Amino acid sequence: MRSAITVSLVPETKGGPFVFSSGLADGCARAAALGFDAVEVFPPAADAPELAELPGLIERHRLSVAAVGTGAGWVVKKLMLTHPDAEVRGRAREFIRAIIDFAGRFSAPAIIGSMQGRWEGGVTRAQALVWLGEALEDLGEHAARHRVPLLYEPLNRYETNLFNRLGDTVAWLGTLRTRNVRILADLYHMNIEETNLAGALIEAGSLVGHVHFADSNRRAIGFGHTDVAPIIAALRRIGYAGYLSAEIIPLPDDAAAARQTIASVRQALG
Ligand code: LER
Ligand code: MN
Repeated sequence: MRSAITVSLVPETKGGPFVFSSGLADGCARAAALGFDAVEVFPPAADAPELAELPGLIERHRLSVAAVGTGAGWVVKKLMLTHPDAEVRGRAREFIRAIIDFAGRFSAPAIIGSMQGRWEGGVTRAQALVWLGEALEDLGEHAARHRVPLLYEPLNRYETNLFNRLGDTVAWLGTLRTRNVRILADLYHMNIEETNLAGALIEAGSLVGHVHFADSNRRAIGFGHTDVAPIIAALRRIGYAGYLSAEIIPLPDDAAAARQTIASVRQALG
């Protein structure tokens, strides 16, 4: 398993679960100085001018790109894959497709988290799942062209009413034709929704494609009350070899959260 830390380029996410938010150059330099293997980038869009710096920065700092988030499509543009308006759903899909293409240049997967949306108003759950399923079929196969999976993230009940638990997500992904969608297991959401975090990871098995390494209170691992040892044991048991990526609130400040994260990763992996 390898370490990663989040860098947000979206001003609207200040105060949210992203460690570094003072620019890509700053985030990459600080990630590398602390010994992280990779950065997980949260851009405003695939064509954001700042992203042009990413190839040079990761080469200079010998970093990898762990994943690229698509959530700005929701946060900034209010797009979602289950929106009642077909035109908005279409724009959501194209926003994500462009990020898949950008991330693919770095052999990195894109993440669908908040862009999944929710069922509400006149939209039934069944209808929302048809739309979400169509989008994942299309975007999952699109990601396969870059030889990377597409990451789909169950979120806690306050952020979506589609899928909150890994087990339900596994069952539903099994009904799709694409085999290129993997689950992003965010330990913060899991702390709210799962009965047993290690058990849920074992149940999801080889479908676990990425991990958001966050404590119970969404702070750095070690700053809350999640017992990390059984989680690491479960990830080892399922043969997980991906990232432990810190998508956490930068408290007490970004530097301390980042230091605590790399220390906790090293301790956890022994
Ligand atoms: C995205 O990875 C996530 O976990 C959501 O809670 C959006 O912040
Ligand atoms: Mn997450």
